[in-house]
Amino acid sequence: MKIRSAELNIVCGYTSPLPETVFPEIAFAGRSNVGKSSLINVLMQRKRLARVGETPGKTRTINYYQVDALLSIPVSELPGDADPAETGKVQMKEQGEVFHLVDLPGYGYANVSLDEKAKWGSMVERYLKSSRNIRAVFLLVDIRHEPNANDRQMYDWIMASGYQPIIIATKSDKVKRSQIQKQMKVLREGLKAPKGTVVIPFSAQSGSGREEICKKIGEILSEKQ
Ligand SMILES: Nc1nc2c(ncn2[C@@H]2O[C@H](COP(=O)(O)OP(=O)(O)O)[C@@H](O)[C@H]2O)c(=O)[nH]1
Ligand SMILES: [Mg+2]
Repeated sequence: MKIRSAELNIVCGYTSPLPETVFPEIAFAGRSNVGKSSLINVLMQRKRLARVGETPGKTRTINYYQVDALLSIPVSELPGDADPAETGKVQMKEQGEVFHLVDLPGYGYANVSLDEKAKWGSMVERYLKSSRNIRAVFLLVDIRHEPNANDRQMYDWIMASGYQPIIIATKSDKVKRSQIQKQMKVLREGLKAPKGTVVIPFSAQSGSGREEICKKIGEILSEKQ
């Protein structure tokens, strides 16, 4: 995925109506401090598009980044009768796409009043239930820890809204390579995610996992509606 441009173009407050949007949306959810802003910056190849290390719980908005990207997508029909499965070569083509990357407000910060939590919940639920353009929801969880009650609730909300979340296991540089598979299993089981749920380990520090996430986004955006 080559990013041609990316900019924050809509900031929606907790109690504001959701914006009328036209582009397909790829949403990102996760606990405060899980590494969501860092992931957005790495995906967009920008150092400070999203603010990293903000006071947890401070972001009380849904942020829409408008992205113009060149996606590499597989060409399903090759000219002639060459079968890509037989030749082992899948032909790719580049296609321009404009989409919204949607940064949902983080959760799980202790110093937040019940009133704030309720507002957060109703906003996120409103977004998941009423946005017409959502094409995929990514849920970020820290690779080091078993998902907690908040993560499970978020996961269940996403499922209940009709989406099968793609899990990103963040901060993969913090565990030994040999532990990655095991931790992915811990996450999958902790969220009670069905077999086949995609879990992608990611490190904002090394950029490892970026390719796979970009490929997934490319597939999602090129799927016929
Ligand atoms: N080691 C490591 N630290 C990370 C990674 N991603 C984020 N962090 C750190 O975790 C903290 C929170 O990151 P941020 O992106 O602001 O998280 P957000 O609250 O989910 O948006 C910051 O101090 C980041 O530098 C990562 O992949 N590896
Ligand atoms: Mg953030």
